[in-house]
Amino acid sequence: MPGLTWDLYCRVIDNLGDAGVCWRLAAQLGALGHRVRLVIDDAAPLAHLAPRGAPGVQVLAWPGPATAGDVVIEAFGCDPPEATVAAMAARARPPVWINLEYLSAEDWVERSHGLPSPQRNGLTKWFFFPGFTARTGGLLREPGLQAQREAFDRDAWLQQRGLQRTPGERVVTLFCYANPALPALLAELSASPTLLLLPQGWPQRLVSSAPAGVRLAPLPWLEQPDFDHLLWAADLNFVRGEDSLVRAVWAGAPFVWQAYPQDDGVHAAKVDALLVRLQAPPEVRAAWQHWNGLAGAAPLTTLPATPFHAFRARLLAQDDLARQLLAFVETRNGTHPAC
Ligand code: TRH
Repeated sequence: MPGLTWDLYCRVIDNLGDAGVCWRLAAQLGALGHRVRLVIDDAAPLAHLAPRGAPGVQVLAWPGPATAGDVVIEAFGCDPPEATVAAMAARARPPVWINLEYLSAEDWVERSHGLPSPQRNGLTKWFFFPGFTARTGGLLREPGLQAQREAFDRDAWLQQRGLQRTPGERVVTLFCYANPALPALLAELSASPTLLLLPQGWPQRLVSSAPAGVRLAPLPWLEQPDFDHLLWAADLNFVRGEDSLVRAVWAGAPFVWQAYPQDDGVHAAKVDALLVRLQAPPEVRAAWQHWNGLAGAAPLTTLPATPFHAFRARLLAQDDLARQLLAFVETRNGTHPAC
């Protein structure tokens, strides 16, 4: 498909994930030869995740340009500015308007993915849901990611950060929100020598001291591709939210996921749905539920590797999200060139 102009609208609610997901998609589309205008109401996270930008991607402050591109994506139902919607309607050939939704493993996602939402001004907005099954929009995954992962030298990466594993020491990454189970995790980690990698933000605010046996390694901000390296360096990953979850899947090591906590408790259903997709054995289920405050104490650090390897293999067999998005846009445009 020839290079298109994509306008990607993002409002940052909190944390890093809104900007992180949008940036990852923008960078991938740019690498595929498209022109992306990422319109964001708070670019502060990008200064940490992507200080050097990416080819083909222009970052613009909200409300963004007076014109509309070939494709307009509103991330997470963020409602593009009224002037943008007017510019979309004014185009001779209206753009493909997509609402890129939050990631969830729940069953209803398959039913909602790809549905149209006719608008009062005659335009149609399409729901595009990322997901873990063939009947969803898939997951973000850059071409060549697995080859890079296989060639990765974790000791060299750790040494670049002044870190060295001692014999027999395991490496654990902790990327989390506030969590009442943290003391239990630290106590459990201290049972065997552990190098605990702490990314910026909550993890470093929450963990300033550790019991004997646990070496703390607070890290500087990592550019988004380097965040993958952090997960690849570990034997066990604790991840959260949306984007680091997907990256933990591709890393392949056992991981414990902390869902973004929501007041109405809907995160419990999200945790359960992902456990089902993972085909999680009882010990993984117990660990995840404990970490998410949904069940009592359970071991958090002795997870079997096989289910995670199998989950990655199943998901690698699916088309990635950017590829599916391109195919979706072609269909809605009424054109069918090879993508
Ligand atoms: O930051 P998060 O908790 O984001 C969350 C989720 O997206 C959630 O679904 C959303 O509702 C909420 O925000 C508002 O976790 P997530 O999704 O893993 O995003 C973290 C991003 O930050 C990810 O792209 C990796 C990136 N990152 C780096 O690139 N370098 C770093 O040094 C750090 C600490 C993070």
